[in-house]
This record gives sequence, structure tokens and C-alpha cells, in this order.
Amino acid sequence: MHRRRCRSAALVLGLAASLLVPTAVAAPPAAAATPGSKKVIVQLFEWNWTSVASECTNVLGPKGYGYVQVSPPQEHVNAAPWWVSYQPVSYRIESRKGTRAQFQSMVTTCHNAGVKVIVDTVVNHMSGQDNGGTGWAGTTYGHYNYPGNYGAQDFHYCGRNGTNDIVNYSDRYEVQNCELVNLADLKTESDYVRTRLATYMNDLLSLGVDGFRMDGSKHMPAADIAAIKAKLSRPAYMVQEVIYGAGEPVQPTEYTGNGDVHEFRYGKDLARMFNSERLAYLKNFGEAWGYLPSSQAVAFVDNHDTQRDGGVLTYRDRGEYALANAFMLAWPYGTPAVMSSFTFSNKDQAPPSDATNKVLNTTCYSGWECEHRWRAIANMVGFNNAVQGTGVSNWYDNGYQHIAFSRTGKGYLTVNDEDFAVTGRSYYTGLPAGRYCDVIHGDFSNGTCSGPVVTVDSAGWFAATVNAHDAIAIHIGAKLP
Ligand code: ARE
Ligand code: CA
Repeated sequence: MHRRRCRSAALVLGLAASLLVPTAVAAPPAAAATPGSKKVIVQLFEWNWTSVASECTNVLGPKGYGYVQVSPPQEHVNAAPWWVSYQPVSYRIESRKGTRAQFQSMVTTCHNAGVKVIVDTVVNHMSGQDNGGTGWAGTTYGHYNYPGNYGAQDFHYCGRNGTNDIVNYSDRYEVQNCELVNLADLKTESDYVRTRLATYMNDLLSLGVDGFRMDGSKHMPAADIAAIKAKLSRPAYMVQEVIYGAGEPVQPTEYTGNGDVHEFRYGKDLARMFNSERLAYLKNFGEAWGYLPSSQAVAFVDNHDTQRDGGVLTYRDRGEYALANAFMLAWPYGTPAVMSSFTFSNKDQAPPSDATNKVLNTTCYSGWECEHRWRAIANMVGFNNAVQGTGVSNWYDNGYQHIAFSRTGKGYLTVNDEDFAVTGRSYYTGLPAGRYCDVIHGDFSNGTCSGPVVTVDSAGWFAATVNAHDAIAIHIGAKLP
């Protein structure tokens, strides 16, 4: 048996380390993809607006990211943990991440860099503070009282289980009418509440926002979200957070009529293939695994919740994490979303902040991981853009942890997650003959490659050694003249 993992530390650190090198970001804005063909989302979790803006200009635009997903911008309860963002107290665009003016300027700057903005939007609930308090921007509130916005009549009090809290996820009524971790649950069936929520979202649209990540969607009937959406002033992208739970009555598929839905099974299954099963099984990864329709799914290796809860690969897995992201960005399932984290040792830990809880500017590699800048991830965004519209062909696997495939006529990826190098093999790509930049190990710019070059012969083959826990990727957007 070819069972998993007696991995030498030296091997992992030595070879995988090359996958963690930051990409060159000085390159001029890419010719990149035509507008509309850039699908990849990056979640800049808890970044402040000033830092998001400069990242759009300096990295996201040049590297071909299509969308940036930002953390909730509305006023929130005031405390240190990151999750205060998920406890709204008013809809003023005024938060630890910046002011309304900074937010507005960030949207404009990102648009100028060719990057659209998706806003994490909290509409299921308000705060979870039993005794109320004063919000970030000075608004005084009670648990069920948000002056000028909501009063006691606008909330659910399910009164089950001796409290108002959700206990049993097998009960649809409870999931949608009780409180998620004590968060005051809005009556999203009420027209007043729907209008108030749509007014907030329309305010964001007026600032130029392109889409919404609908937080806690499972906790609202799909029809309530549809009714809010119907009140929006213009069409906008929507992705709903509905965590698939085995045996639960509320299913992700109920929400596809409103827009896209996050496919939570993707990251868990991918981690399992890397950690204890076989990459060879990924041959039909996607809908055949029972997932949401590809055209309506957002796929991710990890997000801000799953990276804290376990069962997925995260930045802590270093090279293996880079390989999983490279696979995601090369494989045609769903819209890929790349995570970008602040590093933490405690689940509740605040993002790097000052003494008043204001989020500090991002400095990559000092409190912030910036996975989206790792060369093996950042350059695969260009791969994803270059191969849009193509299918998979020329699949190869060794039965275990070495796989390879083409995106027909446009790109080729081989991943070797074995503990040994694969030497003396040739790979059939079907790509036009020529010299290609291996974008896993080099940056392509102005017709030159800073790393190894792969030569595809006139019959579409190349020969190369693929190191242990490493990969090679080539595509027509990074072909040398
Ligand atoms: C915090 C404290 C709580 C406290 C509360 C109110 O941790 O102890 O009671 O504040 O004072 C985030 C944090 C929470 C935080 C909350 C509010 O993760 O810890 O609570 O913000 O500040 C379910 C939901 C899913 C939700 C996850 C976390 O279905 O929607 O739980 N995810 C989103 C965001 C979170 C955010 C919220 C929602 C709330 O991404 O970051 O919470 O806005 C099964 C089920 C899932 C369920 C999961 C976990 O898998 O299938 O549906 O997810 O269990 O319970
Ligand atoms: Ca609800």
C-alpha cells in the first residue's frame, strides 16, 4: 500500500517553501483578461479600506483578481474580537475599518484597477449584547432597540428551549426564527424590515458596490432574501452563505434562485484528499460529488469561519495550502474564492488594531498572511483568467497523489503531492508548441519569466521533474515570445 504520510520535515520545509514566495507585484497593470472574464474573488478579511484600495491598485488588478470581498462596513458593537463586524448596531458606513469617505474612495480605486467590490452584508440580525451599549460610531443601542431603525416589534422571539436561541439545526422553524448565537433576529418577513435592509444595500450600491455576500442566509427563508433583492435599485451580484449540513432541512439548493451559494463541502473534501485520501479521486471533483451546480457555486479552500473551526487546509499548512489553491484556480468548478487572513493563535483574536480597536494598515507578513500574494496562488489567478470557457482534458494520475490535466488548448497543471519527486516523465498537454513560464515558480512579465521555462514540443508534450509536494503550471497567457 502506498499509504499516506511519513513526510520528512526537511522535505516539506525545503521544497514547499518555494510555493510561499510572494509574487512580484511591481509589474505594470496586466493586459490581463477582458472585462467580465475575471471571475476570481479574494476575501481580504478585516482589511481596512485604505489598505484594500492600495491592494487593488498594486496587486489585485495587476494579478487579474476580478473581485475583492470586504468585511462588513456598517457600524458595529465596539470590542476587540474580529467578530464585532457581525453585530450591526446601525447602517452608518462607519466601522473599525474606516469611514464612509474611505469606503467610497476604496470602491472607486478598486474599480479603476479593474476590480469589483463584494460587501459582506449582515441582514439576518443585529447585535447579541443582552445589555446593549454604544456602537463604534457612537450610536446607543439595546439588544432589541436600535433607535431610528428597529424597535422591539421588529424581532423574532422564538421562546424555544427556554431561550430564544437556535439549538436544533434539524428544525427549520428554529433555524430561521430563533437567534443565531444570541444575535437579535430580525423579522425578515416584515415589509418594514425588508425595506430598511434594502435601503442599506441601496446605499452601498449608490457608493458603487458590485455585489453582496449575504451573511447567515440559512437563517432567513430564501423568499425573504428574494423580497429584499426585489427592492434593490439595480442588479447586483449575490452570493449566499448557506453552510451545507448533513441531514439539515434547510438546503443550499433552496437559495440558487436568488444568486450564487457557497459550497462548503468543497474545502472539506479537498482537505481530505490532500491529507488522508488521494488526489487521483479529484478526477470528477464537483457536481459529481453532490455539490451545487457549478455555475451557481462559490468554491473555496477555507474562509474566515472554517479556518478557525478546522477540517480544512489553511495558511498554516503552507505548501500544501498553496497546492490546494493552485488546484482550485485551475479546476473548472464554481467561482473560486481565495482567502487572505490575519494570522492568529486564538479564535477570537482581533485583527492587528490600535488601542481603540481601529484596524491598522495591512503590512503583509507582519500579522497579516497575505496568502493571495503567494506566487503559486497569485499567478494561478492569471491561469484561471486565461483558461475561461475551456473544459478539462488529458487527465493523468498515478493512482495516488500525482495528478495532471489540461484546460483544453489553454493551460496545463500538474500537482505532485507525493513525498518523492517524479522524474523522467513526459506530460501530454495538447498546447501549442512553444516556451512557457512555469507560473508556480516564476513571474511572467513583459515577455520574460523569472523562473523555470517549460518547452512544449510540436506534438504537445513536455518533459520535466516535478518535485515532492510541488507543481508546475503553464498557460497561453504566459507564453514566451
Ligand atoms: C459572538 C460570540 C458568541 C456570542 C455572540 C453574540 O462568539 O458567543 O453569543 O457573539 O454576542 C461571527 C462569529 C461568532 C460571533 C458572531 C457575532 O463566528 O462567534 O458570535 O460573529 O459577533 C452557523 C451559521 C452561519 C455562521 C456560523 C458561524 O449558519 O451563518 O454559524 N456564519 C456567519 C459568519 C460568521 C458570523 C455569523 C454568521 C453571524 O460567517 O463569522 O459569526 O453574523 C453547522 C451548521 C451551520 C452553523 C455551524 C456553526 O455546521 O450547519 O449552519 O453555522 O454549525 O454553528
Ligand atoms: Ca432569522
